[in-house]
Amino acid sequence: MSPSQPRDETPITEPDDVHIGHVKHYAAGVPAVAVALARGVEQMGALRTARTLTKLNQRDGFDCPGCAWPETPGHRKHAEFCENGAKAVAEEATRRRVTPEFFATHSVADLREKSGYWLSQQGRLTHPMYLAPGDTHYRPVTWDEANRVIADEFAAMSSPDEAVFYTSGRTSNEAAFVYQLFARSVGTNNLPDCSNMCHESSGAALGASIGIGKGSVTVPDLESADLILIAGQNPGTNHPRMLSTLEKAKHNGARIVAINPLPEAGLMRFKDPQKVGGVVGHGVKLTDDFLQIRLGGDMALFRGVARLLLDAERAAPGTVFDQEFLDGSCAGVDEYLRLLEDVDFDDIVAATGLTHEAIADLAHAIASSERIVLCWAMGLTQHHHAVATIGEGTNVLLLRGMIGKPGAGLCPVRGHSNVQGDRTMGIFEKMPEFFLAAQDAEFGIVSPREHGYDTVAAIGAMARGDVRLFVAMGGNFVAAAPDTDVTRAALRRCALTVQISTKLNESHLATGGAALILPTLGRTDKDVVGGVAQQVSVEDSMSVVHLSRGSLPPASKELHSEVAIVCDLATAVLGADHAVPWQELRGDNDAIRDRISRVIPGFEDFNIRVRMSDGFVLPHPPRDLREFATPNERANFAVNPLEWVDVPEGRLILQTLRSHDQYNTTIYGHDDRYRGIKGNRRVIMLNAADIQAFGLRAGQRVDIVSEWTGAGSEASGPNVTGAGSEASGPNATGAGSGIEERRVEGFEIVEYSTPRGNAAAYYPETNPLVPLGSVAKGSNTPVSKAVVVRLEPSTIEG
Ligand SMILES: Nc1nc2c(c(=O)[nH]1)N[C@H]1C(S)=C(S)[C@@H](COP(=O)(O)OP(=O)(O)OC[C@H]3O[C@@H](n4cnc5c(=O)[nH]c(N)nc54)[C@H](O)[C@@H]3O)O[C@H]1N2
Ligand SMILES: Nc1nc2c(c(=O)[nH]1)N[C@H]1C(S)=C(S)[C@@H](COP(=O)(O)OP(=O)(O)OC[C@H]3O[C@@H](n4cnc5c(=O)[nH]c(N)nc54)[C@H](O)[C@@H]3O)O[C@H]1N2
Ligand SMILES: [Mo]
Repeated sequence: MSPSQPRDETPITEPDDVHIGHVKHYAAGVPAVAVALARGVEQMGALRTARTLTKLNQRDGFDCPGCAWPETPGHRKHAEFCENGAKAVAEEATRRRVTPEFFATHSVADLREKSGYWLSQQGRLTHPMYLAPGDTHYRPVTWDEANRVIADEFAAMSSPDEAVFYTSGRTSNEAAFVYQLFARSVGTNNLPDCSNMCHESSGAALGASIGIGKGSVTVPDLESADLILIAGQNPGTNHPRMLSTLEKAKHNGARIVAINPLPEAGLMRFKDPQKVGGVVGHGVKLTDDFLQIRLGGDMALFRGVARLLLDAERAAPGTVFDQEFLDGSCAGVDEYLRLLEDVDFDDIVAATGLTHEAIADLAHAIASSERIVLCWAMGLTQHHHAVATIGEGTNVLLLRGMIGKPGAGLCPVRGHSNVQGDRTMGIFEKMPEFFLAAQDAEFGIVSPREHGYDTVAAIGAMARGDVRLFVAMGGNFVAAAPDTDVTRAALRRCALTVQISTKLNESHLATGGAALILPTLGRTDKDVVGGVAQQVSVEDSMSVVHLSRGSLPPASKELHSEVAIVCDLATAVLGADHAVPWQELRGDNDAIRDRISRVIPGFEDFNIRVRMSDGFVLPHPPRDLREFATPNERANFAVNPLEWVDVPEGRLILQTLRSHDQYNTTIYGHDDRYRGIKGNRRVIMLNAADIQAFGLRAGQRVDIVSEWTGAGSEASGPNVTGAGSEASGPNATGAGSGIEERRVEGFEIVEYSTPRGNAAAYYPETNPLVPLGSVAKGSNTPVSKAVVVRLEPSTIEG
C-alpha cells in the first residue's frame, strides 16, 4: 500500500487479463446503482457518499461534474444523477490526498513510469508545487512564490503570444470569464480549449448553417419528438441521464433510430434505476432501428436520405419539403438540390455499408414525421469531413423545416459539464468582435484582435519553440491531445508549464524547463471567501444557465478557487493598479456576474435570473424566432462534395472511444461493462471476418501501427488522408515513401460486432496513433474516429 493511501480504502487494482463476458443488451438498472454506490463508498466512505450524492444536481447543490446533459426542468427527482455522474463525483470527493510528502517520496522520473489510472487514484492535490529547472522532485511553494515565477516568465517574453492558456470544460462561467479576461489583458488570444478536440466541428457547421453554434432543442422538445435520430453517440455510457429523456419520448410515441458502427447497450434497451419498472424486468426497448453504419459514412447516409426526400417531393409535390420555410428562411437550396441530382446509390451503399432498403426506410420515417430531432456527438465531430457531415445532417432537417418549432431541431450533445458555458464566456481563440468590443469598453482594456492558437496549432507552436509559457485551467493536455509523443515533446520545449488542477495526471509530468502545479477547488467543494459562500454558474448542453454550490470541506486549506487563482496571478503579472480591479473580483462571484451581464448578450440581470429556481435559458434565435444571424440572415444549406472513408487494402480504420469506466483521460477502472470487456483496456475490437482474413485470432496480442501520408491537404477527396501536417514529430518514423508511422504495442484482439474494416480501441491509450496533422477540415479537430492502421503480431506477451 502506498504511503498516500488511507488504510480504510480498497487498494488500487492493476490491469488484469482481458475477460470477455456477454455484451449487455440494456443499460443502467440495478448493477448501475450498485456500481455508483460502491465507487462512492470506496473513495469517500459511506457518510460522505450519502451527503454528497443527495446534493448532486439539486437546486441547492452542485452541478454534476460529469456530462453536460441538462436537468429536467420543473420537478427534480431526489436522485438526479447516474452511475457515471456518481463516479465523477467520487473521483473528485475522494478522501485520498497527494501531499508534499507524496512528492518528496516520488521523483518526477518515478511518476512518469506510472499509469494515468494510478496517478489519478492517488487523490486530491493539496499544495502548490514547484519543479525548478534541473530539479528531480516537485517541492511545495507559497502561492506568492508561484505567482512570482509566472510573472517572471511574462517579463522574459518578447511577445504575449509566447503564452498559451488552455481550458478544459469543467471550469465555471465565472472562472472562465476572468481567465480569458486575463489572457486578453496580457495581450493574447491564445485560448485553446478541449472543445477544439470535441464539438468544434458542430460549432463550425451550425454557425455557417444557422448562425449559432449551439443546439436548438430543449428537454421538452425531445420528450415530444416523434422521430429521434442518434448518430455517433453512446449515451448509455457518456450521457446516461439522456436515457430517461429518451424513455419518456418513447413513452410519448417517438421512434428512435441509432446510427452507429457499434450496437451500444444504452441505445438498445434501458432500465431506469429510479423506477420500480427499471429495477425488475427487462427494461424498455429504446431503439426501433439500428443502422450499423461504417465509420465516416454519415455524410453519405444523410445525402442519400436527402435524395430520396427529393424524389418523394417530386412524386407528390408539396408533401415532403417545407416549401414555405425553404422559400422564406433558407438560402442555397437550389445549389444543394443540384448536388442531389448527382447522387449515385452505389456510392451511398459502399460508403455507409447499409442496404438501400434501410436507407429508404429512414427516408420514409423522416418524410412522414412531424417533429424530428437529430442528436450527435463524437462519432460525427471527429472525422476529416466532420463539418460537412454535420452540415449535411442539418440540410436534411432544413428540407423538412425541422428547426424553430416545438419537438424538433438540432441537438449536438456536449461533453464536459461546462464546455458550452466556457465558450459563451469567451474561451475561444477567435472570439467575435462584438464580444471583444463590449469587454474592452467595460474594463478599459484593449484586447488583441489577431486570432490565437487552437489546440492543434498550439502544439505546433510549442513544437517549434515559439511558446515560453503554457498554462492549463484543468484538463489533461498531454493525454487528451492527439499524437501523445509529439505533444509531450512540444510541452517540454516550453520554459514553464503551469497546471491548475484538482487531481494528479500525466500533464503534471510533461514538464517544461520548470513546472508548477496549482491545486484548486472542484465543483463539490465549499468555497467561502470572507465568510460568504460563493456560488458558480454553468451552462448545460441546452443553453440553460444555473448555479452550482459545493458543500464539502476542501481537501486542504491551501486550495484556492479557480477565480482566486486567476485574479491573484493577474495582480502579480499586471500590477495592483491595472484597469481590471482583480482583487475586487477575486472574492465576489456576484461582482463577476455583474460584469458578465454588461458584456455578454443574454446575461442581463444575471444575478437575479440565475437565482430563479431552474436558472434561465440563453436566447437562441433559430429556436426562439426562426431567425438566423448569418451574414444573409437565412439558414444556409451546406453545399459540399460528398466524402467518406475508404479502407485501404490490408488496413483498418480505427476509431478511438470511451469505455464505460472512464471520464476522458481519467480511468476509473479496467472494465467496459456494457460491451462485456473486463480486466484490461489494451484491447482492439475487430469484426470476426477481419480477424480471420488477417490470419489473426481473438485473444492474440498485436501492435497497432498507424499510417499517415501527411501530404496533399484539401485535394484528398473521398478518403481520410487530410490536412497538411506540420508535425512530423520525433516518433514519426518515415517508412521511406513519405508515410509516417506511429505504434502502440500489445493490444489484445477482441471479436466484436463492428462493420468490416472498422476497428475500435480506447482513448487515451491509442492517442499516440492519431497524427497531429490529421484534422477536420474547417474545425481543425483531431480525426480521432478514423485512423488508418495495420496490425502486426506483438512481441509483447500477455
Ligand atoms: N462517463 C463518461 N461520460 C462522459 C465522458 C466520459 O469520458 N465518460 N466524456 C464526456 C465528453 S468530453 C464527451 S465529448 C462526450 C462523448 O460522448 P460520445 O460521443 O458518446 O463518446 P465516444 O466514446 O467518443 O463515442 C462515440 C460514439 O460514436 C460512435 N461512432 C464512432 N465513429 C462513428 C461514425 O463515423 N459514425 C457514427 N454514426 N458513429 C460513430 C462510436 O461507436 C460511439 O458509440 O461524453 C461526455 N461524457
Ligand atoms: N483519441 C481521442 N482523443 C480525444 C478524444 C477522443 O474521443 N479520442 N476526445 C476529446 C474530447 S471530446 C475531449 S473533451 C478532450 C478532453 O480533454 P481534457 O478536458 O483536457 O481532459 P480530461 O481528462 O477531461 O481532464 C481531466 C483532468 O482535469 C482536472 N480537473 C478535473 N476537475 C477539475 C476542476 O474542477 N478544475 C480544474 N482546474 N481541474 C479539474 C483533473 O486534474 C483531471 O486530471 O479529449 C479529447 N481527446
Ligand atoms: Mo468532449
